Amino acid sequence: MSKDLSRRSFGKKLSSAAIGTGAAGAAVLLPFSESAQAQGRANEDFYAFPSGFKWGCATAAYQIEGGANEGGRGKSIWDTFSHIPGKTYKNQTGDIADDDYHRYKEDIQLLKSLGATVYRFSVSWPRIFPEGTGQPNQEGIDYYSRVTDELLANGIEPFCTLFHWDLPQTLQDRFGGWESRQTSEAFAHYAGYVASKYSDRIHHFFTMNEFSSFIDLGYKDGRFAPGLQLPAGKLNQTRHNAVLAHGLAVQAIRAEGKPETKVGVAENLVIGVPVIEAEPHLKASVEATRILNAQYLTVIMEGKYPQLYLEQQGANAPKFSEEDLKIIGSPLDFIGTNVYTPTYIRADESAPGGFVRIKNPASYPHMASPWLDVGPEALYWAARHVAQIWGAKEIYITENGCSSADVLTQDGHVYDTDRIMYLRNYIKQLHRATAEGFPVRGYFLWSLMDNFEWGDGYNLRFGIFYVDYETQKRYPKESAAFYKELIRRNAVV
Ligand code: GBH
Repeated sequence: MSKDLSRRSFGKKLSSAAIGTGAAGAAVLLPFSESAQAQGRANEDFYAFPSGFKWGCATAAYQIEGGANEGGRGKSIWDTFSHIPGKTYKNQTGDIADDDYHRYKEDIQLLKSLGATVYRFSVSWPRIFPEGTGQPNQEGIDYYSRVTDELLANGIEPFCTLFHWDLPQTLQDRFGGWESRQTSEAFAHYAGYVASKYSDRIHHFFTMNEFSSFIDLGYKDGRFAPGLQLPAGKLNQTRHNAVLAHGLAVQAIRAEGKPETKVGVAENLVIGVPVIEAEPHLKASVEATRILNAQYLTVIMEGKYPQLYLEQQGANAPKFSEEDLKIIGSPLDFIGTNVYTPTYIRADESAPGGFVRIKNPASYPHMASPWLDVGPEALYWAARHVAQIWGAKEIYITENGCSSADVLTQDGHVYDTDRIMYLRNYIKQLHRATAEGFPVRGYFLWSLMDNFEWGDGYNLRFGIFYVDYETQKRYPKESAAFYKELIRRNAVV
């Protein structure tokens, strides 16, 4: 950039000038010959993130820990479900998984090797309360205490999820799991207890991970534990109990945790992406995002169910009190969004809410998981909607990543260029969100290493470290090298 243009030479050069941005951010005229555009100069800092942006990885207890019968751990509904023949790919279970229960130190070194500054992991409820309530299990408490200390000793800030689907089996047996408010109350008690144990060292807690996954797949489709197919009315009440549990847990964490403790949620909201970034689709995408998340994030953020949702559910609408709504709407310190797929929205005045979801199923591209449509802009819209619709002041991308049909070469490489393509494009959209000032503070890649992918068993790999399940050896994939360089530069590379 030319700093010494006199008025006269400035005038002379004007005929071939281009617009640039001065140090103070004001537009200045650059001689065209000196602008990056004219010279085709690469700008390596173009996709730089705000300094202090937090980069890390996410995992979940049942997917990585193994040690299913160790340390006084009780059974969860996923132990039961995965042991029922036909429920998972080749009847695989999380009994051993990545054996992270024994190898957490090694796995924390993987994080460190990336330069990660944050790690999102989940606590297994039945390790803390084997029966869901009642007597806590000291061995379980000590385990996560060691994990936390090990993270901190390696300069990695722990972010803790309290519920990533491994409900204590006892609560399913006694109360029908989330079908009962007694489970909501048990969850709040557990959440407050965990906060009381760890909030001296863990400052960010997520209550639930992905309501729709553990409720809709578990209690409506039956494809996830506990494998039920409830009718609409009961299902809506079960959904209500889950958001109520979240709200009660927020209150319990605030009551039991240290004053600086922050609490939020990790939700895979339906992300309304305007099919064309122009009106009337922009407005339609906002309304779609509110309505399509009515039973979970919308009621949490607004403290009431949208009228349209209640009307649509009619006699099947959940039953609740004003007090319930107040609890569910308890203010949060931050919002976590898991981002995988877009939901394209088109304005349509004739449709309820003024929008329709559209998709070309015949050729829409997806990653190795058939459901994992590629839609990088979902990441931008997740941040923008959460900030603009609900005024979130602190946002984390709590999961983003993809499955690939990874192949380990004989000399120990995994050339997952498709995953790098996926990540690069999604993270560019994250850059757009931070560049426009939406308050995203961190990003957790799903996942640190290949792990038990629920119904898909070990068949689908989401890690940036490859796991050989025979030997439990971890190998960095090419995407790990990509992420490491991205973190080092704090920019998309
Ligand atoms: C997240 O779910 C989870 O939080 C995480 O545990 C998981 O490992 C990761 O993503 C990758 O899947 O089998 O056709 O019924 C993302 C949302 C909801 C997507 C459930 C897959 C099942 C589709 N997931 N869904 S299907």
